[in-house]
Amino acid sequence: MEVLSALATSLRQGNSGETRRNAVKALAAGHDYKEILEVMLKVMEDVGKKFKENELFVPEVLVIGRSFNTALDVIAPIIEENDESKGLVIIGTVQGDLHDIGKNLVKMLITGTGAKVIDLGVDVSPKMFVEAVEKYKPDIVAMSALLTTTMVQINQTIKELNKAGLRDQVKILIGGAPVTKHYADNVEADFYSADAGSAADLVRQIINKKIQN
Ligand code: B1M
Repeated sequence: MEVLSALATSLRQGNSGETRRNAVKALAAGHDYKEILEVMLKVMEDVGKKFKENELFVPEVLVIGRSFNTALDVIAPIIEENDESKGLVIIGTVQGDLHDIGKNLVKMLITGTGAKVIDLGVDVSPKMFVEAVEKYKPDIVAMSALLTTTMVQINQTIKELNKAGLRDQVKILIGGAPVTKHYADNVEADFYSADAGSAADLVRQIINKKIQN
């Protein structure tokens, strides 16, 4: 158990080198990848909560997220072998928009729920979202917009998904500084979230089918 609590501590501290080493040690000590992931996800759940409540801030969360990824890299091959997927999320910043700090935070905390996340990056056109839905068949499409001028691309993407007959196959989660619940309702997105912590909470609930919309 000692190595697992050392892993939790180094992850909480955002110490990437130590977190990576602890993940390697945990595997070497014979811990199942599920035990290791459970410890990591518990830390991330707490981080998400603290971030939502303004007890942790952007730089700390980015550093912890990086540490999470180093440990994830260690256990990823084993997770993939066992392939017990906890949902698939496609995420991107909409067309014309290059802001990705918030989107990356959302991605990290969603990854922390155990879902697989495919990141399409920034400046993602409606066509690219549609193609990604066709190719990967995700449970959730997550769109981020930071400019009032690019928010409309959320609507455009939903229209294109509708046209392609794919709209009902995915849940749509949207967010970003200018985006509101009112806007989400207007464009008929399924879910809106104001911050990365609540976005991760929503994903956890959607995947576990605890909420519809
Ligand atoms: Co720009 N920018 N920027 N910018 N920039 C803003 C957004 C702006 C508010 C600044 C201002 O004028 N006060 C303003 C937008 C005004 C508006 O339209 N309402 C603005 C502008 C105008 C521009 C340019 C047009 C400037 C210019 O060139 N004249 C230009 C546009 C470029 C483009 O995208 N085409 C531009 C460029 C840039 C930089 C490249 C310099 C840089 C981006 C770097 C990067 O992202 N890699 C940048 C930055 C850094 C900002 C500010 C300063 C910070 C944004 C940020 O990262 N915040 C921003 C001003 C501000 O917000 N104070 C500003 C931290 C981040 C953690 O928060 O992204 O809001 P945020 O994410 C939050 C929530 O919104 C939410 O969760 C996150 C964490 O809790 N969230 C989601 C985000 N996505 C979500 C998705 C979800 C759920 C929740 O579900 C899927």
